[in-house]
Amino acid sequence: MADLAALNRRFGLSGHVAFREIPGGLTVMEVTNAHGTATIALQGGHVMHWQPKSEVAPVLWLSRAASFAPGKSIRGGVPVCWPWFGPHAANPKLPAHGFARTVPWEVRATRVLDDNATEITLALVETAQTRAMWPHQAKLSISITVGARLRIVLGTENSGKEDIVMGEALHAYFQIGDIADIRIGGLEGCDYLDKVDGGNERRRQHGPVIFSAETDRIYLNTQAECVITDPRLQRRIHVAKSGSRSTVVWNPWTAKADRMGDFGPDGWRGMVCVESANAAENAVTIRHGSRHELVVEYWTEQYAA
Ligand code: TA6
Repeated sequence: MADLAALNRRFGLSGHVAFREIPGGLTVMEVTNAHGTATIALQGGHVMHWQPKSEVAPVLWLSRAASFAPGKSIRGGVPVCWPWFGPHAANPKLPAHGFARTVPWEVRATRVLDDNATEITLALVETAQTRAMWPHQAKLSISITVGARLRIVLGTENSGKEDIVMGEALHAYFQIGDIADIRIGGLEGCDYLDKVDGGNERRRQHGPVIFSAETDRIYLNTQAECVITDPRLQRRIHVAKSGSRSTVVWNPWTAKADRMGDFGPDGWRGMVCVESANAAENAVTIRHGSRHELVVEYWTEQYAA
């Protein structure tokens, strides 16, 4: 359990950042400023909630049945998948999507920017357990700016003497009116790997992405901005990125959501994942001594159907 008084003394910013413990035992940072609100769990450097002042509904989806227990992944927000995406290539006993999202991170800095946005920096705490899973000298940090937009910079520093190859994603869950009503633009003409039922078929996207069943696709070699058009909530959500060549689109639909057990009743209808990643053939090589950044920016605009 973190020392909340010490955290608030050292990194609290009155009117901007306060630390508290939530039921289940996780320590979170509550961010409030002129632009909106956000909640960030120290575990996983995990943005759980973000709602600009202009929005009546949060932009990020968080399951009503999410668990907030130490060591357990949180269903919703923006989980950090690192240093691999999906199942581990060689060892199925290792956690899917890597270990970053389920281990403690520590706060490195908090500050208010000129435009009254709040910037928070956290770093993953390496341990013997993390090194046993991934024996490389790499430092992982995340910088989150809560302003008119939500900006996240996931930085990997290769402090070792060898190049490293890794996978990663900012596995963002977005809140939508209903999955059957939305469409996602920006991926037209892209090749993707269709992962439904554990498949790996390579297909091509024609037109916007629409949903009528479980959808689990890794779009390859794309740096495009995606736009989620939501007629029910009358908004568009923009997902812009750099340092990422894959975009993953996922909705589990009813059967898989039920099997996963932490979506809550019909929770899957109100979410879609648009994940900015480096996955599959887009795994990234970081030269020894250099740094790689995966950057996303999310923002909304009103949309009248
Ligand atoms: O990004 C899509 C995906 O790889 C799906 O296949 C599904 O497994 C999802 O991630 C969630 O994975 P998690 O380990 O968080 O349950």
